[in-house]
Amino acid sequence: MSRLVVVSNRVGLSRDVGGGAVGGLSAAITAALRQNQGVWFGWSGETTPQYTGQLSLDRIGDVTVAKVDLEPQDVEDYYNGYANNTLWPLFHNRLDLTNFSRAYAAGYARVNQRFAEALQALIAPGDTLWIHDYHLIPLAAELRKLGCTNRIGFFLHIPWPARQLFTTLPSHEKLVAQLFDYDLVGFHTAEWLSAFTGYLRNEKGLEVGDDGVVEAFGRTTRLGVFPIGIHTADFASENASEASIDAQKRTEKSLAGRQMIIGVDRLDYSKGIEERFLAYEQYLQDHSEAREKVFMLQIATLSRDAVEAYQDMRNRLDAIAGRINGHYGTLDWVPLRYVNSGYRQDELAGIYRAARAALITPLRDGMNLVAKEYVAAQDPADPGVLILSRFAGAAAQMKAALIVNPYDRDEMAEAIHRALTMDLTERMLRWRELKAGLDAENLDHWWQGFLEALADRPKPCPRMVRVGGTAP
Ligand code: GDG
Repeated sequence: MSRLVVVSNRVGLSRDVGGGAVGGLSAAITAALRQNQGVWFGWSGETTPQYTGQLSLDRIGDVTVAKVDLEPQDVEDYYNGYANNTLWPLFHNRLDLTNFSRAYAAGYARVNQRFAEALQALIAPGDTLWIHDYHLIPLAAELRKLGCTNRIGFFLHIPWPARQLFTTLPSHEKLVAQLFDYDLVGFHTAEWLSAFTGYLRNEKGLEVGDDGVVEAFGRTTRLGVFPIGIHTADFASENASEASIDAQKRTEKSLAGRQMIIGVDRLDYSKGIEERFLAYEQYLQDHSEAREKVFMLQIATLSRDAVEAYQDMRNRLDAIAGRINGHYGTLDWVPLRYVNSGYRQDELAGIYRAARAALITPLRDGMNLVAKEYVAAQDPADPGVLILSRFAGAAAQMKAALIVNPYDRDEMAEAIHRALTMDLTERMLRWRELKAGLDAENLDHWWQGFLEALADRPKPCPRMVRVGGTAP
């Protein structure tokens, strides 16, 4: 197989964390790279007063890690700006938080051009390139301008928005045209793909062939659905590790016989943490018999703290958590524990196992790996119950969960009650179905499926309606 060059905004592989990756995307990319002897390129997370394009190279196991520093203005316009203040809120249906700024758009274009120039030095003729996520949509177009003819695939980790929302973006057509410089574009679910093809159909009069091939802007690409999974085998060994068992025991001890509900998220408004707290409050109000017998732990690791919308959300969450604890708490019972610190993955597995239910209720989420990790961490003989938002990409696969509408507080409160009173037989039946799904569509299935499809270059398809012209 050809060498694999992966590009993502940040590189998740580092010596600082013992060569192990933290988080969903990082773990997934690491798994793909380890088996393909590749290169992982991205922003170092550091700034330099003046951009030099200087690559810092490191070798971790079989993987070459290559990073560049960015200027502070780049970070402001490209990362905090266009990526996290424009595309992220827009793609998560938060038009109210979306900031359309020409300076952001210019920064996004500039950094993608800089990345392409820096990356060019690393690419050999037979390499396969795999670009990840919304930060880097224009990267293939920039590489093509520099003469790169390698196979390039793109995977979007977040949802694709409905056309009515997407067309509010001033440069929507340009962004779509840039995707046609990839040989393959992957989405997590059929729903996100269908939102994208809906745009092509309604805005450009294009139909996509049964093989996913579509031609437009003078170029041909292929579209596909590749739901990301987790490494269930790794979870099995993590479950048995000392750190995991220790975390489970400590958590169980602190519960003092109470049932625990767990939520784990990056602190982000798309994750529905506020709505979740309010639903838990509703549950405590509706079920006085459960008070002092239940306990909710919300782990919400800080992210994107430089973006104002995230600071506002933190303040609101602090207030709601304080109100719930102030109103319902007693001398020896804190109904809601809300922590912003991060935990190791093996500790998390132990904490998941101690939880009778997980409330994974994003308002919109590309996939959501925590839902899968919770299931993988359960004791098969006494599994907990997954309560999952219908708006997480994972809901398309995890139908044996209790599926809820996170905007419906009453329904969520009922689901909590149902999960905490569910008998062992039903819990086991649901868990087995969920676990079988995780095993069948695991992490290897995801990256292997994507790379196999990418190796199979799209051919122009006679059934395609061709829309001429060049990229705007
Ligand atoms: C994007 C999309 C899509 C969380 N806290 C800790 C910790 N985590 C890990 C979880 C999980 C990962 O972070 C979060 O992944 P998610 O999938 O839930 O969410 P995003 O970060 O928003 O990821 C998402 C994903 O990309 C992959 O395509 O599923 O829809 O938004 O793995 O375990 N990990 C550790 N300590 C923590 O405290 N070690």
